[in-house]
Amino acid sequence: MSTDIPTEQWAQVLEQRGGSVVHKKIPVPKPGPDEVLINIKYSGVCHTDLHAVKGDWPLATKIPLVGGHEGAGIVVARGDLVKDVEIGDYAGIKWLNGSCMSCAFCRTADEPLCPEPDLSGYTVDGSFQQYAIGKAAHVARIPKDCNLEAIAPVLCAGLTVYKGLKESGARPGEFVAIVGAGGGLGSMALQYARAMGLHAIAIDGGAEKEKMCKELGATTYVDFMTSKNLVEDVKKATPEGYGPHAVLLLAVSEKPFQQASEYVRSRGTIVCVGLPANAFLKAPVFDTVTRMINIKGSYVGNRQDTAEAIEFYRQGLIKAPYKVVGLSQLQEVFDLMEQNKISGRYVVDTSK
Ligand code: 8ID
Ligand code: ZN
Ligand code: ZN
Repeated sequence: MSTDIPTEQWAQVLEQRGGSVVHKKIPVPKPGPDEVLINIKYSGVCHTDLHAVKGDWPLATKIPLVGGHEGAGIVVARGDLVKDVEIGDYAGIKWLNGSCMSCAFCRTADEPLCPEPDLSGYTVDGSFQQYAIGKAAHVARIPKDCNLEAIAPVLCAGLTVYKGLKESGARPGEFVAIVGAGGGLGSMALQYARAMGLHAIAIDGGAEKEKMCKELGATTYVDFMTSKNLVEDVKKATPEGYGPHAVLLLAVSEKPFQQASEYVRSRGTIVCVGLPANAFLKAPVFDTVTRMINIKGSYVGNRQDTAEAIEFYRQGLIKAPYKVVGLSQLQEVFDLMEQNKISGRYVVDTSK
């Protein structure tokens, strides 16, 4: 390891599930033989990080935990087995930090479905620290002409919605409803949808989110808090009123998961991405059968999806808004997120 790597660093640490994160100094970790150490410059704050703090899901996090999985930075050290990542390269910590590489899912490039995954900021420490470890096989390769601040949210939000849109099967010229369009994933989804030639109907609440969604290219905005008939409003926004060909469910609430089958077009696809706590899917069997509705889940993306999502950004096609604050202010970001007051994404600067 080179000598300019400090032994201590600033991090945000969750010491107790459901508690507040604590900004403190912790040791800089050392990479194992197949790992790299990344000097994280910026990290996006995903709602998943808040789910981890609150213990929302039926999967335990490690404790104490350094959260974060949208970390962009510079490789400063690597293990002996690492040959294809150089010191000085730009690289990113994403949700899938590592996987076994030998199970049936890893072998067929479905590595997010590996039964033994390492999850950044969940089962292993993530990017809310100045130096984070990733398995070399899985760290995102970030081209040098990318801005580390702006690329950070691409590493989870961008990748996830890009994959979700691909999974929807929607083709250029078709309509997709983005539910939760004003949030972090939603703002990225509007940009990817446009870049992929899709017409996006944005669904979220409030005037600030409306303004952002329209600026990001939504053809229509439907406000779930004020609409008198959301189902009709969404259908009206599509040709002949048949409804959108696809629905991307990104909201952190259960209701839209029950509602999507009412407005999706016949033979359309509903893609579930958001992960509200204790939520269940419900759809009428009669409509699902007689209108040939597809309902499926989509979970981050593999290494190739990551490379593709980054390339859309590199080509200048993805310009979703984000606000930068210091790592020390992470708890304030969580508080705003809890109240659904964030339009787009917050990114933390680990030097502050
Ligand atoms: O791989 C995956 N499947 C994956 C990857 C990354 C994130 C899943 N996620 C999950 C997160 O864990 C979280 O549950 O996606 C969800 C959205 O993450 P986010 O975009 O980071 O959250 P946000 O920025 O808080 O945005 C959520 C938006 O949903 C809106 C809110 O107003 C907010 O803008 N919303 C809610 I809450 N209820 C709504 C409703 N009924 C709604 N929008 C429309 N209709
Ligand atoms: Zn995420
Ligand atoms: Zn595996």
